[in-house]
Amino acid sequence: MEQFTLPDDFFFGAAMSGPQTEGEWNTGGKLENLWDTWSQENLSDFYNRVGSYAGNAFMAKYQEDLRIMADLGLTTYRTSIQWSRLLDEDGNINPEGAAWYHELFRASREAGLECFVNLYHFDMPTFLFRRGGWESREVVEAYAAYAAKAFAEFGQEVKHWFTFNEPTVEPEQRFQAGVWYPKLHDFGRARVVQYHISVAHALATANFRAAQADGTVRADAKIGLINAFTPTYTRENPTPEDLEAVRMMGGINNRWWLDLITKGELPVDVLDTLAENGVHLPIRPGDAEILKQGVVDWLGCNYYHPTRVQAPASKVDEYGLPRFADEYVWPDAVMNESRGWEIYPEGLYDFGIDVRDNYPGLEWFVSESGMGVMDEHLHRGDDYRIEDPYRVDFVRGHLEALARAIEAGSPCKGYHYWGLIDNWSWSNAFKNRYGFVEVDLMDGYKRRLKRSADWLREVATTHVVK
Ligand code: BGP
Repeated sequence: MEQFTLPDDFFFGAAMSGPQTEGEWNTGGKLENLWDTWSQENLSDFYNRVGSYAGNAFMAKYQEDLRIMADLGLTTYRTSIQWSRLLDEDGNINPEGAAWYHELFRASREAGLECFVNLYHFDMPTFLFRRGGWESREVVEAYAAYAAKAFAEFGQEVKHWFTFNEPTVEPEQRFQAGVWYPKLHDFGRARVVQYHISVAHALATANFRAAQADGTVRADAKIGLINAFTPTYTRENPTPEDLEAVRMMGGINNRWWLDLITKGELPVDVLDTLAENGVHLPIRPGDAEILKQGVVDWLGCNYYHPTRVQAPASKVDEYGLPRFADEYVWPDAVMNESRGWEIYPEGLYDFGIDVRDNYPGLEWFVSESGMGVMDEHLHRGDDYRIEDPYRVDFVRGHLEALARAIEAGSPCKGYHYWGLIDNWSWSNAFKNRYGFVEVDLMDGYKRRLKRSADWLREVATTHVVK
């Protein structure tokens, strides 16, 4: 592969989240979130029975981790504040939780790293879930109040705020696909959750604007949304029904969020089709004005794999609920067998062109991209470091697609690798390792660079990709 370069002002960084790294799940006044509750109720749902408790020991090792990031030439990283750590059950600041995040932001500055701060990464506090979670408007209001508290507490320290990570995935995994606690299969309830998260996003964004206007939040701060965008493809020579499946799946996963953050609206064609199929959203009078406030400054795109769909064999699923698409298995797909996800860097180029053409002026960055691989400890070299050339190939391929999108005029500003330092992957726990840096569970969560880290350092410091 020929070498190529990325722009001088393009940033390289790392992506992570509070619940997957911090550990200390029940100390310092932290409340239970759904991961903690699920871990206690059914630990055998987690790979090797490793629950939410330890993360990757980030709270104990954050200084070392920040040093590693800086040493690899990164200039930015993203994590999330855990709602269940920052606030108590009355919605007041938990001083110990606030102190931890103040210290983290201070240490980040000292290490020369800009910390991007996300407010929600699938980590609903359990007591609020018991009050209805995202199905309840009261919880939507509680989230907006939490965001306001965070802006007030850290408004002078943080420049890059995000309301949500992957608001498409939470309804999908918890309410539709039955994968995450409470493991439901209900397409309609998933859409209610999706709608309420949209309202919550808009209310938080409005709170951010107000806090910035009165000087609580610094004038140079920006707010954004991070979603998992999956370019949606179908078979060659599609039927009109295949294209209809693309319209609805692309509409629910991608256009919904892109329209919300650029126009302050939800796509009418998607809402109409949902209603025609008996899926009614809990829209209240005045919601259209609220959603208008959901326009943000820029966007984070998490990209792991494309979505390939075709017309559904049946318009009703096995639970009697509407079904708009079946999966299309593309015969040429290259798979990451450990995770069962297709590797398709071209999807990033296609997403960049979609933004350029359909959402002109919207700046974006790759907020997650990464490859998780099983049994990496079997790939140790003579010096005990893990040999992972596949990770270099994966990232190089995605950066190459991105460089072409930028060249073609898409305003992509940077790339955050997901899981720079191996972390806890929800119910997969530590099964698939994403890191350029190993976390050795047999040796006190010790950090050790994998071979690929040498390549990353060169790319991040030179912007030349070989
Ligand atoms: C994204 C999430 C991350 C992360 C990543 C990898 O959807 O935002 O939290 O976990 O996917 O997925 P997994 O950990 O399931 O392998």
